[in-house]
Amino acid sequence: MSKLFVELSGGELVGDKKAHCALPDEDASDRLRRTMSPSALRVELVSAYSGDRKMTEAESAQMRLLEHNRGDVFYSDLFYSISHHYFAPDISKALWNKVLKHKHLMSECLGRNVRITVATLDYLSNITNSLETPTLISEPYVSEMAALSMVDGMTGLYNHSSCYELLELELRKYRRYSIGFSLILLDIDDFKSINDRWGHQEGDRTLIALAKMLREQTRDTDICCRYGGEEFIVLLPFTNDAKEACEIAERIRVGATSIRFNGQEVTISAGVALCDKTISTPQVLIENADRALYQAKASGKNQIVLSVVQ
Ligand code: GH3
Ligand code: MG
Ligand code: MG
Repeated sequence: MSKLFVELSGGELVGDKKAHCALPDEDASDRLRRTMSPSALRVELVSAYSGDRKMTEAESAQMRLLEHNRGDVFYSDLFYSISHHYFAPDISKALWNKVLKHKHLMSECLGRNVRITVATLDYLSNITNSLETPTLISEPYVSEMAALSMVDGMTGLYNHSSCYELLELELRKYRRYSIGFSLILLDIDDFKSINDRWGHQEGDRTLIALAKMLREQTRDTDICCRYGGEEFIVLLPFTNDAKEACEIAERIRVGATSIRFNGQEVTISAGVALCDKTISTPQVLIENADRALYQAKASGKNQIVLSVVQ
């Protein structure tokens, strides 16, 4: 097992480049949730919790509350924030206590405080041999890498795989809390002709301008993704009203027409689909939107169509 550890202060050791952030034994949505969740444990706080520095009263209260609410999962969370490795909750608490003991022992031997990141790394690689060639990288670097892996380089929107993961998260919220949402799948009309006429670079500029327009025409809570080529998906959390979803799609359609290159107007077609009980997977919702998009194209383009599931 080769893992990525996080060093607090841009330290002496560098991360295991091979490990990256994709962990084979962790569910992809969980990974994303942890990466994106503002409530994910900061390494610095875990470090303080282990005794590396004194915690404020607010921090102590926060950790007590987390421990109370999450039970043994709390200890998995501690390890995840340090190592980006998922340890099962039922072994994590005992492991945490062992690592703490090891940290104190190392500190005594070396006559200085050994931080929890270093002690964990040493314990897992030298005592239990459960890590091979691990290295440390700085926390900001990890965050930056994680963020970069989620976005499309050209437009800055969420990329295809993030789109699926975020859609999966919305679906889970829907199943658990009945929080409805909808999805807009949109495709630039006759994009090939823009490329053919003005060249690929101009085509790229169109994609970038469209992405900018999507951000402007949607709310902060909406999630804009480049689904592929010249296709985009906008997820509308908390929007389970067809009229509202179509109004947003229409705003986007009109917004696209304001993008002009060399006098040529850009238009889009869109399919709108709402999440309901028939939606079992992200694919099903995308397929519904795709059928509506197909109708929009077949009916002359530059229009939106709402998916009506029979
Ligand atoms: P329709 O109205 O039916 O959607 O027609 P279209 O021409 O938009 O669709 P088609 O699928 O025929 O062509 C899509 C084009 O998008 C073809 C492909 O070369 C181009 N494309 C895909 N990704 C990129 C990209 O990143 N940059 C540029 N410039 N072009 C791209
Ligand atoms: Mg297309
Ligand atoms: Mg197209």
